[in-house]
Amino acid sequence: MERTFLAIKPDGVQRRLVGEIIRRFETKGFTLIALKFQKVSRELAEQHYAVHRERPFFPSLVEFITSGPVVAMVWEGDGVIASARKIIGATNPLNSEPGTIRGDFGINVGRNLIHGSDAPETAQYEIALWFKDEELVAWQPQLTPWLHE
Ligand code: YYY
Ligand code: MG
Repeated sequence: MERTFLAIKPDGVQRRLVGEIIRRFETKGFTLIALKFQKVSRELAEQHYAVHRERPFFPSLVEFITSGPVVAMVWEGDGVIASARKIIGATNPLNSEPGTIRGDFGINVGRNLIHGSDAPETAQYEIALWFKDEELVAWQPQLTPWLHE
């Protein structure tokens, strides 16, 4: 079963959008596998965004993501990586469709509320970076027969 890494960024936490954001993945039918509330060290931030190291926005991105606590999560389900990206919306909230998280709640690319893995390889890397194996909780959702034929 596919898994993805999602993190509600410091702006989502500060703006009291944690419940609203989690609700969207929960009601869609995806399964929560791991969740923690934590401050992000500079080292973790730099590893998480390593692919962007040479980009001009990298310093401000690291500054922002380390500026307050985040909600780090792993979600599971068929097609969850691509579906979560759709639920999240385009990187720049001004281009995100209404109905997406960024489209509904954001106006600035540097305050776009939530991170989501963009491919199976990045999901695997990010889950391993943020969570220990024993923090991933495998369980049998009783709702499965009502979500899958
Ligand atoms: O995966 P996603 O978060 O949608 O965008 P990325 O292209 O991976 O960039 C990561 C992060 O960097 C983005 O969420 C905001 C920030 N950023 C920025 O501040 N300015 C840009 N021009 C592009 C990205
Ligand atoms: Mg990305």
